[in-house]
Amino acid sequence: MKMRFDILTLFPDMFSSPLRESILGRAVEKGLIEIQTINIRDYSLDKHQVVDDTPYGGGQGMVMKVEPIARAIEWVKSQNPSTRTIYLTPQGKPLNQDLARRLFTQSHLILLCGRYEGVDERVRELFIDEEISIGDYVLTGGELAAMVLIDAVSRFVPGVLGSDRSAEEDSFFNSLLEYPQYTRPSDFRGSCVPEVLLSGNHSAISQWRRKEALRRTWLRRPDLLAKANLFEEDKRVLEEIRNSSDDCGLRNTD
Ligand code: 4HQ
Repeated sequence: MKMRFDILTLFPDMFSSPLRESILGRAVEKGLIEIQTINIRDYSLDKHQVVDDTPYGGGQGMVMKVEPIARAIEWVKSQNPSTRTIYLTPQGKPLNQDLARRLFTQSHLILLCGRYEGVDERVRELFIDEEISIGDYVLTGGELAAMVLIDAVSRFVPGVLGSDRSAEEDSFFNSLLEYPQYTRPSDFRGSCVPEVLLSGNHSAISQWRRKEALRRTWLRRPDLLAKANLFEEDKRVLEEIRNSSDDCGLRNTD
């Protein structure tokens, strides 16, 4: 089950190193994911290869022209007509783990990265199947958003994380934040690893970790608890956490 991403961008070089390093780089090498960048400029029919123009009605900045994008998408679709096309924009559906999991069920995605003031509205109307946002902030272009999406979705492809790990074992699968992790030394400048982790008592360790995951989620992201799948024991532990006033400095403050 290999996944393919075709990225339409004016800056294809932005994608080379993030997708060549580490886990994604290995996944590409192993052929588990295939990533192709397509320079929208190559699809301009204009002799100066112009890809943007001033907005009708006036106003600031430049708008990406419909024709080069249309031709680039049509070229990808001529190879695989069933591909879906995603446009990265703050106006899109917020990306989360559920959406990443759903995107993984598609074997081939086209990701359109906008620059400047975005794309001519007719690109949306005629070619875009879905609009996705990676968060409520403004980027200089859709390229980093596309990389975030590729990273989150690729983790679901079997083999990408290594044979003995699945994306679903990770924190967001059960909508809780991760418990704290420690490694050697056990005492760093007087700050010690919790005793239970050194005890070798596996059931006590699991219980402690579950409680810490619940505590963090309650203190930092209580909104996540609403959709978490909790056991009766979790609910009891949560009650205990709610009743204790000590937040261990874990609460988010701004
Ligand atoms: N942009 N999530 C504006 C984003 C963005 C986001 C991409 C900036 C599109 C035209 N994309 N361009 N946030 O801020 O996806």
